[in-house]
Amino acid sequence: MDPTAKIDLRIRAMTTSLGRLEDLPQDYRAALGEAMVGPLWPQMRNALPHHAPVPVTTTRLWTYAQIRPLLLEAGKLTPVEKAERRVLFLADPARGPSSMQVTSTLYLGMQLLLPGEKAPAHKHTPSAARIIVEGQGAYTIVDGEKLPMQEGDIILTPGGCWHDHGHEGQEPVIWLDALDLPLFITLDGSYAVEAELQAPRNRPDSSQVEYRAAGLVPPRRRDQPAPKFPQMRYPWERTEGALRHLALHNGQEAVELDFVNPETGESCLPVMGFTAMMLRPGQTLRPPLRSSSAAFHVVRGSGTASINGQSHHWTTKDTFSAPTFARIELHNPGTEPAFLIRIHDTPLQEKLGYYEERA
Ligand code: GTQ
Repeated sequence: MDPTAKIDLRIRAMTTSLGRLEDLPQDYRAALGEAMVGPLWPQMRNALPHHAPVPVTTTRLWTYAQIRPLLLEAGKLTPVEKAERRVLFLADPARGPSSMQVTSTLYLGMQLLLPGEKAPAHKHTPSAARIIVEGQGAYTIVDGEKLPMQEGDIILTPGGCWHDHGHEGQEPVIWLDALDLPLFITLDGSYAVEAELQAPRNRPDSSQVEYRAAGLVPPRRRDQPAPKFPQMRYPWERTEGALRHLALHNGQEAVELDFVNPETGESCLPVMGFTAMMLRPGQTLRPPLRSSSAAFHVVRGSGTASINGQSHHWTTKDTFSAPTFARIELHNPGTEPAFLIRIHDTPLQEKLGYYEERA
């Protein structure tokens, strides 16, 4: 076939409209319903839109200024024993205020723990990670490893690992939970197993022992394979230091570092990816359109974001979301660097073989 004819065919396929439900006789439609079957063609383009997905997800900014007082009020209204986890989840406006998701795969929630409180141990099929937002003295115990929480730290709770939270400090502690819960709900695969508290092993977490420095890992004997999730805590101090040093030497490139498993170099969790970002003073970042969905949490700084033309003014501890293939522009107008953590589902999409970037 000559190439112009091929293009003609393609244009015809794109412009010819498919048969509609209304084109079918009423009694035939009723019979289809009785049989619990349906015609694909009226819905074909909903299921398989041309060229790019049409995401349900929209974008929103959640300011810490709005969430914080509501969360502290939850601390008065609901004791932790009545909550198991005292969390206000962030809801994608496109899905409504009761939807426990910010994108198709990502759940985010702000969790409060008050001094002296303990949130009991459980394990579940979804994986979680926390970004510490405010306060001192709280910890999570993951499979016996006690992980102290400092602002900006990322603490992992991989699926299937026992975890409970406690607080030995004086002020409220608040953190942002990220879970791949919506994916597990879609898979009919989400459940938890409850237990009491765990006794922590009496030693510092592995980020302070085996994984002190990038590029150095303990030698492995044949009978001692590396643990599946060797590092559960990524101290913010090191992350910020690494970003600042990268910024000195990578020209005008984006200053970004992925959180990875130090033994394998793979993403630190199987579904969700975490990327630390620094926006230089005055910098505008226009990343490629990515097939992954994302949320941005501001560790420190202020600036603007344009997500598919919708603008947000973000500041320290705020969080905003972006659907798949969003056109994103981030700008730091200030004189200090801004630091954000991007939470995304790139690792999942890479495993499924369809992660993509477009100009
Ligand atoms: O801290 O274990 O936001 O199990 C949602 C589910 C936090 C947790 C959430 C959870 C947790």
